[in-house]
Amino acid sequence: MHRRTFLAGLAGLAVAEPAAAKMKHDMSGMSGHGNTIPLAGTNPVLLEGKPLTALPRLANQSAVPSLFKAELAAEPGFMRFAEGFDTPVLLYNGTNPVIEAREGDKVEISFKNGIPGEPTTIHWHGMPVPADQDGNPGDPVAPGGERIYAFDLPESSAASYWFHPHPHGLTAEQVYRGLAGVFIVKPKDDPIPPEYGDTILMLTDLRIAADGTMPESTMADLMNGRIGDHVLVNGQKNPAMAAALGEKRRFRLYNATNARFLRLRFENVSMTVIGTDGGLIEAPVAVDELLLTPAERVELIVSFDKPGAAKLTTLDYERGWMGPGKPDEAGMVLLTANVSEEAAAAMPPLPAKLRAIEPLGSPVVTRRFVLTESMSGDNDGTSMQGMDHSGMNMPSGSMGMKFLINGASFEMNRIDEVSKAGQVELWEIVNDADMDHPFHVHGTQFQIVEHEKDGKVTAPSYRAWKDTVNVVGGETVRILLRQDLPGPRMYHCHILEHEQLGMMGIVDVKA
Ligand SMILES: [Cu+2]
Repeated sequence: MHRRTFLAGLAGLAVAEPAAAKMKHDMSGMSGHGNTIPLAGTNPVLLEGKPLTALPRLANQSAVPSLFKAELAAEPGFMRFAEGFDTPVLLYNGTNPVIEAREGDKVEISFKNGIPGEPTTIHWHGMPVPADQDGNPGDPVAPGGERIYAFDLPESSAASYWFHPHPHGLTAEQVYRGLAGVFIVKPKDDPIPPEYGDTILMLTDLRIAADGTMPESTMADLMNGRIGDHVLVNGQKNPAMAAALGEKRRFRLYNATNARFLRLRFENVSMTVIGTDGGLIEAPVAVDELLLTPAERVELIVSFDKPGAAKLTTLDYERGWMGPGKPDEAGMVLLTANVSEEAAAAMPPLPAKLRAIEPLGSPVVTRRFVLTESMSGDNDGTSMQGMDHSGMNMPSGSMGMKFLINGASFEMNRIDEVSKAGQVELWEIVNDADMDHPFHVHGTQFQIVEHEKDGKVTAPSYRAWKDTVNVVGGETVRILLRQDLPGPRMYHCHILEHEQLGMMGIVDVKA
């Protein structure tokens, strides 16, 4: 660890706002034209309490059974988060539609990059897709370029996946500017009663300036990951929904933020976990609260057992904040359900068994990944220019800040590990740093064996498929995993700014 130098470097970050963004703020205050521009320093008031809207679906253009075929384009657009402001964003097809397919389907997505001047990719987060279809940083689609992403959805792959850009050096920015979508793979036989519905709650993080635009990231954002001012659900601030007393609902929660740790509580309801990143768990587990770290998903059954307001709120979580400006994360209301006095029609019970998850078995290889943070001493104050507007020079240039795996910063042309398809491996992820780092592996789902901190070993209380696991500062997490498809796969911290500043590696899976 290099905590001392790391924090010393932060002393210079008190004025963390990039000059360009600061100027924009000041100017918007001075110009003050009409009633749409508030005073400098006051941010737009977001529309709140509107009915929760379902995200639109991407229509299947194929008439062939078991083929899902559609087009996606990443392009600039606008979102109206606050009255009077059209915030420039990046979106898939103008709306970030949900893709819903079924186990056994073939998927064929024709993709067009409509982002001016920037390469991009689509990474299918958590999905068992071939390496050359997975939107790796090494396979960029040039601005104006097109390609087809094609893959099969195997049996037993039903889960709450998502998709987002993964271009080298631009992932963090393209995601906070809006690019992310939900990809649900439905099972052939769903054990969850259809009466519960299937409601997606996609959680994103928005920072909006006085002029309605999204400010560029600051040095503090790069350090900690970018945290916004508002956590949105399906793009809405604290939307409202109605529920009848005793009603049960199925929710899929997505942490699609760049860096926000969401410790969540749902007041006045009973909450049961039924699924994780890689689909259903074996049996329902009742919980009072849950921690959803960046890129994680959870499936819940929520039972509205008390009349009145049932609010989904955030609790405080200590994830290791560097420098000034730690946001107050507790007490945000993300969603309000208004539960009627009138009882719902009787609903079928939740089955006691959901599915079987076979243990992965004994590993034949053990790998160790040590996560560290460092700040080199060669910062002369001028290298802030490394954070240019395109973000292209950001990964290695920003004030010498580095987020490392096994002492190395990500190199596109370096293979860090060589593995073999079909081989069960034990990965030991050691967080020798001050912050929590949510660790993600592409192309597969893994099983958590145990967490170890200060000599105390804890095994998870239930078996689950995961593609992202939070590794607390000072903690070691051991996971079992198997890659079934050959090719290069990324593993990285899913605080996207950390990924961008080097905390990523490549495992080449041989056939
Ligand atoms: Cu990290």
